[in-house]
Amino acid sequence: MTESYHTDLTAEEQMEIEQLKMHKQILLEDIEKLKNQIENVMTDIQDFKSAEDNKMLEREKRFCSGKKKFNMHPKKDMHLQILKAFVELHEFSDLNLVQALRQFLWSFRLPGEAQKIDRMMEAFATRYCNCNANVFQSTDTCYILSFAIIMLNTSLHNPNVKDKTSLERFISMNRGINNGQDLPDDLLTNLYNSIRNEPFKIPEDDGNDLTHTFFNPDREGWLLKLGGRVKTWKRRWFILTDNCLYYFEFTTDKEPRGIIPLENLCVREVMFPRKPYCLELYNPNSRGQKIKACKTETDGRVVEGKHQSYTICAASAEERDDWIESIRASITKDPFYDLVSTRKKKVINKVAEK
Ligand code: 4IP
Repeated sequence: MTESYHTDLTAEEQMEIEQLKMHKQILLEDIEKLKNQIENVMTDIQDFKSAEDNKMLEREKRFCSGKKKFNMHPKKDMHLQILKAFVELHEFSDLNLVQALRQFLWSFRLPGEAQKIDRMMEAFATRYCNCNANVFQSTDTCYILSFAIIMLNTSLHNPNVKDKTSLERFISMNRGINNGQDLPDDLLTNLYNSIRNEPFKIPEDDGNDLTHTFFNPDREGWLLKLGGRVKTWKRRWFILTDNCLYYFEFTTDKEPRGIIPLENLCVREVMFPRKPYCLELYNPNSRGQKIKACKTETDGRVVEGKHQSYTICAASAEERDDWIESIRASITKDPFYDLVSTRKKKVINKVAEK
């Protein structure tokens, strides 16, 4: 003991103070050690969290890039492996089929061609069944029911459809699709109610039935369009569906720049200087008057179109003729009929083979 604090303290008291001092020192060291340990644990937690965040970010990035690829190249042949990887990024476990479809249809715009839709929906059904074993007897069942749900959505929420599908009709339409057996009524009732209470939405959908509109166009592709008053040629992505012609600036745009309802219009080949493969949309009954259409101005306002006729130029004679033919045929075509009927035949054949 080297120090004495107060001369009036007894030797015993001084010793006690010294001991307390040592004790304090030990406690301070312990506290320091604990602080270091806590810091280490915090760093570990932080590392773990950022690894998780990175994983999430990475997943998000992959998802976005897959989505972009689909939207940017709807015409290119879709690689099945990319498709599979894209669909596998969706987690459908414990979701009912409507919830899974909501997620799926929200994530990109479905391509227009029937064969591509078929593949996408097949991949969707496979993924759904992998995430939810035992709900359906086969992916075909899931595929058929998915289409039935999409059609139900249109029936219940498209104001143009007057004859609304009732729950009873929905159940009876889906009789026997589970490899010859019926799906449980309460499953179908839940799905029906879910759609009735909340229609499908696609990104930036403002409540119009665009999911249905752009789901399965009769035809889509790049064409040149001549301006109405100012005669400039613009390259636009055209989508023909539901007896309407839509044009977009980019294939990825969710909102069209212009909409031309084809009702009362005719289409024909037309000659145009230096533009060899033109077609014309015109109203044979009111020549010289404006065609009913709408367009978006560059400032975003939606206004009436100013065309008396639309002159549109294709890249080849064949393309022009295909467009003319598709426009003429678009009125009567039922977009889903072929896809679903093929699948139903497959299910029926499977049952017959048993
Ligand atoms: C515009 O020319 C574009 O060609 C527009 O096409 C067209 O609108 C305009 O027609 C025309 O004036 P500038 O861009 O050179 O000004 P888009 O909308 O595809 O960009 P339409 O009605 O064809 O969409 P008018 O009729 O609005 O002038």
